[in-house]
Amino acid sequence: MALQAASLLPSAVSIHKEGKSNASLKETGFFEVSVSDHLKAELSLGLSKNKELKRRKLPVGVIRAQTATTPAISQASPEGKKTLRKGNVIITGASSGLGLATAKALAETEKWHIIMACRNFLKADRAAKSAGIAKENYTVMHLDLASLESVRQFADNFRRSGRPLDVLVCNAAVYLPTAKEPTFTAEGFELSVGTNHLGHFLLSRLLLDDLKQTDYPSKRLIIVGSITGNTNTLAGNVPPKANLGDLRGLAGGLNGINGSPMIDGGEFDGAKAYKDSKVCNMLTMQEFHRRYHEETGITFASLYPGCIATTGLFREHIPLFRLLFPPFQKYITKGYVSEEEAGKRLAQVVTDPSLTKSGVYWSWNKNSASFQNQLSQEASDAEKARKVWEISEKLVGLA
Ligand code: NDP
Ligand code: PMR
Repeated sequence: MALQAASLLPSAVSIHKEGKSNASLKETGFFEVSVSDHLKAELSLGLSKNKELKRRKLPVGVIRAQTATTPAISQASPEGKKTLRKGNVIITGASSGLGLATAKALAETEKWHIIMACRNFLKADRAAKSAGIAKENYTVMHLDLASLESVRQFADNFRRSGRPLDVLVCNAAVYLPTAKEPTFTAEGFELSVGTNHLGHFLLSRLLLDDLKQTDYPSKRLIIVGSITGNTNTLAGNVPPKANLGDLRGLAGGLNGINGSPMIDGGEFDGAKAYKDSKVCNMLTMQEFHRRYHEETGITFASLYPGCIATTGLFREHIPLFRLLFPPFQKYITKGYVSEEEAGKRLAQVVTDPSLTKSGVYWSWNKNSASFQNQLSQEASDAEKARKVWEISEKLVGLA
């Protein structure tokens, strides 16, 4: 299957090779989350402590009141050193693959409490246990991204838990490459774009206020993207290519009844729908950045963690693909990365003080050093991002 696709490759593609390191970014330890690092991170956002407090309309010296939670920085450790409370991070789809590996990497630092936002509660709980995540470091909360009602309920439940929200990671996804006919979310949107983009779009919009309110020094909203949505790469030129067209299908509601289930208005293609959804993820991150970074200080970021060829993402693919894909990526494209390594990369985007730049799409080179990568023309089209945002807010009932 993979090799068949090679013969479909256009002969003249412009390839921006993922994997070049930006020398200006030096690698730092993954989990060095000291107070001074966090304050440095805050300074690098251009906010002095005083300005930040003024922006939140609070007098200097007062730590913002949280309902029944500990302030981010408490003064009272026995050695007289300032200590940072545990960060709270929501990770969608943390029951397997990248999400689970990230939860594990963060839990091992003992500096994070992970809210595993999953559609299958028991599977998530079992996964956390078998990954060795200590029970005081995680909470499973039900979230089905294929139902907007469930997304709203999740946001309400999370708020009722009284926890501050410091980082939100939109990670869950479905990939339906062999589907002949489209399937749909509870509200009738094509399942891949409905889950991967629209579910996360509503979730992020609903939880933005919680992120705004946290007193944690570095707050972040991360939306996982992918190389296959970027047509400036070899991987992104494997047919079917991502292409949102003029968004007529999205505007028509992706329901396949009075329009098309595809964003560009074309015939249903499951592999393309996934890649299109990743373009929406990367556009959404940038639109968030343009609308909210300056006002809120939140870091908005996306990433391609490498090709994690062994995850459940390929569960719907034919068995031959699942057999050949990992060795193909390991030995031929050399794009392969283990779940563990990919989890460390996403954990870096969650917590590393050197990755606080907003509006950025991160990738890693062969030495596992992070660098700010370029998005394709479509995935960085500001006008398209604005339109995707406006149509999406109508579809999810926010406008
Ligand atoms: P997995 O299939 O292992 O993980 C996907 C997760 O999403 C699972 O936990 C799954 O839950 C969850 N999920 C699916 N549908 C829903 C839903 N309706 N509501 C809530 N959760 C849902 O795949 P990966 O770990 O590979 O994928 C994680 C992210 O990484 C995705 O965003 C993907 O696009 C991205 N990515 C993956 C690459 C790879 O090579 N694998 C490369 C680049 C990006 P459940 O366990 O219940 O099925
Ligand atoms: Mg790809 C450097 C080359 C490279 C990389 C990094 C990937 C990543 N792929 C590359 C090249 C190729 N792939 C080539 C040359 C071919 C033709 C033989 C090829 C084929 C291929 C298929 C059929 N690749 C795939 C598929 C899938 O079904 C996967 C997909 O598109 O899922 C949407 C996939 C992927 N290749 C990748 C990555 C990361 C994927 C997985 C999914 C994702 O983007 O999340």
